[in-house]
This record gives sequence, C-alpha cells and structure tokens, in this order.
Amino acid sequence: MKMIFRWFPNGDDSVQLHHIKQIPGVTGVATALPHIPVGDVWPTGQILAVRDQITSAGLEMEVIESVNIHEDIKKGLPSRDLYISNYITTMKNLHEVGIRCICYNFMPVMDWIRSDLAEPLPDGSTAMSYRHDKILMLDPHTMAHSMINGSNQFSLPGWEPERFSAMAEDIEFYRNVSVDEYFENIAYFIRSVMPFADEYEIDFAVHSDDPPWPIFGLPKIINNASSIRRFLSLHPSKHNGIAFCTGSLGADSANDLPNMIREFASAGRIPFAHLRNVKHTSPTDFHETAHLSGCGDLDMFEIVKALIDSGFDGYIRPDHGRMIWDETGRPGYGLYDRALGSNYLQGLWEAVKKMS
Ligand code: DNO
Repeated sequence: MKMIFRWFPNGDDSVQLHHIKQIPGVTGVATALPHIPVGDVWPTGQILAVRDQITSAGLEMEVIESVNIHEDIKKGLPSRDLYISNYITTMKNLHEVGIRCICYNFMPVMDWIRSDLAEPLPDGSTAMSYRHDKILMLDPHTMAHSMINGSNQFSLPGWEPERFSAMAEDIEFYRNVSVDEYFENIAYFIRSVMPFADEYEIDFAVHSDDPPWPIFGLPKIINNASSIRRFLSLHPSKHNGIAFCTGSLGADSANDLPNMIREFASAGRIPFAHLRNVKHTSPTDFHETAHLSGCGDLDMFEIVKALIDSGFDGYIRPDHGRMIWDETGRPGYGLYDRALGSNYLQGLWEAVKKMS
C-alpha cells in the first residue's frame, strides 16, 4: 500500500508539496494538469514540468487524478473518436514519464456535487454536505455558481467554469438517455482505451458516482456492487479497475463497503482507494466528517481490514477532510484534517497488519 495525498499544481492549492512531504508515511501525490482543456492531449513537456516539481520535493508522481473524459465521449457523439484518440496519446505520454495509475470518472455533465461546501459542524469545523431537496431546487446555473462561490477561489475538480454555459443543455441531452444507453458509451470508451492501458501497464480506475443516485435525471452507472460488476466485466484485465471511494459509495447505506472491497480487491480490481467518512442525516442527506469511524457512519476499521485481507497493494489517499484550525483552502482539500486522516488510516493499517 502506498499512502498518497491529492495535490493541485500551478499555485492552485493552499497545500504546498513540502507540507505533504512532512506528513508521516505519505510517499507521493495524486495530481493532474487541470489547465489543459478536457479532450486535448497532455504534452509530455508539461507533464514532466509537474513531475519535476513533485520529485524535487521528495515525493512520487505515480497517480493522475484525473484525466477527465470529454463530454462528447460520454454522450456517444461521432466526435468521440477524436477525443478517444487524444486520450490514448495522453495515456502514452503519462506512461512514458512513469505514471502507474489514472483515475477518471464517467459521470455525465458534472463530477461530485454538494449543496453546501462549508456547513458548520458542532465542533466549530466546517465540512461539505449534501441535502437532496436543496440540490433539486437549484437550476444548473445557480448550482454551478453556488459551488464556485464556496470554493475559496480555488478551482473545483469537475466544475471548470468553461463547462457552465453548456450545463443546462447537457442536462437536457441526457434526459432521453437511459442507463443502458449510457452504459454503452462507457463500454465503447473502455473497449477503445483498455488495450492501451494493458500495453502500458497502467491501472485505469473509474471513480464511483457521487452521489451514488441519479439527480436531474442524469444516468448513473457506477454506484453499487452490481453496477461495478457489470462495468468490470467490460474488460476482464486487472488494469480495468475502480477508484473505490468510500465516501461516495457509502452515501448509499445499502452498499456494504467491506463486502464490496472483499469482492473487487480480491480480484485485483481496486488499484486506488479514496478513504473518507460520511454521517447521514436522512437516507439521502449527509455531511462529510473526520475520518474516524466514531465520527461518521462508516466502519473504517472494517474497510481497512477488508483491503488488507484482500491483498490490496494499490494507492490510498485520505479523501475530503473538514476545515479545521482556521485553515482556508479548497473545500475538502485542506492540509490539517486530511493529514490527521492519513495518520489515523495508517494507524489502522499497522494494527490490522500486525494482528493478521
Ligand atoms: C472530488 C473528487 C472527484 C474525483 C473524480 C475522479 O472531490 O472525488 O473530483 O477526483 O471524480 O475523476
């Protein structure tokens, strides 16, 4: 297992690489080149520039989160072939500089969504929260702006401003797309790129849908054990895997996370795990919490144990933290609470390892 930390380049992060280097046990970062428009090829020179910064700080850059998928691929438009071909070139360029794992998502229109990026918790910290009714009351424009207004001036992954103008139209487009039709679009994508992931030995990890249920009528296809099984069967190689996000899958209490981990990690299909906790206030409402089991609804001990019992040897990152100790930064991605989370998770890891 390698413990890594998400970090955004180009000055777009309140957390510095030397801060990350000082977190015990963290050996690398998951990063991206978010300034490159979605669908364009990532030039090797630009990848190397970021890699040099990271390695000069004594950290590894083996994981990319994310190489985003152009909406035309998700929509299944004829122009997808060009974007897929660009994607494959980016994979090749990433492979050549030593990338081992690429995380992506196949959520239509928008990546993750929250109704509040800084909900006050009783201890004086703030955390991101999701209220289903509140989300459904928003039109796409207001929703995008409320996300950006809460972002503390940092970019929000998946909420790039250039996407906003098309958002309402895109949501409309998907109204007539069934889950099965949408699944065909990821199938087409996977069949096109996976032979290259196999050749380059890159673990290709799809992030689960966040939240794991449909909103605005958008089709969701990676949100529980059966949908993950269906997805994995598209290409049987171990390079076709899941970025197993406990917070997003765990938002649906029907998901038995330790069992899902046992099934998918034992088959070698979880190269990357995002570990965080959530506390439900109703079946569809929740707020994010500190990573400890006692702070939320997820049993992090059982989650870590399931990973270890299944022989997991991929990357873990502590996912979204709260904002604590007066820190300001990108919501969910401050330094302090994620560093606490990383230590807690490594403590669990050591304990379970030594007990087994
Ligand atoms: C949000 C993240 C997502 C995730 C992407 C992966 O905080 O979990 O933006 O990185 O869905 O492609």
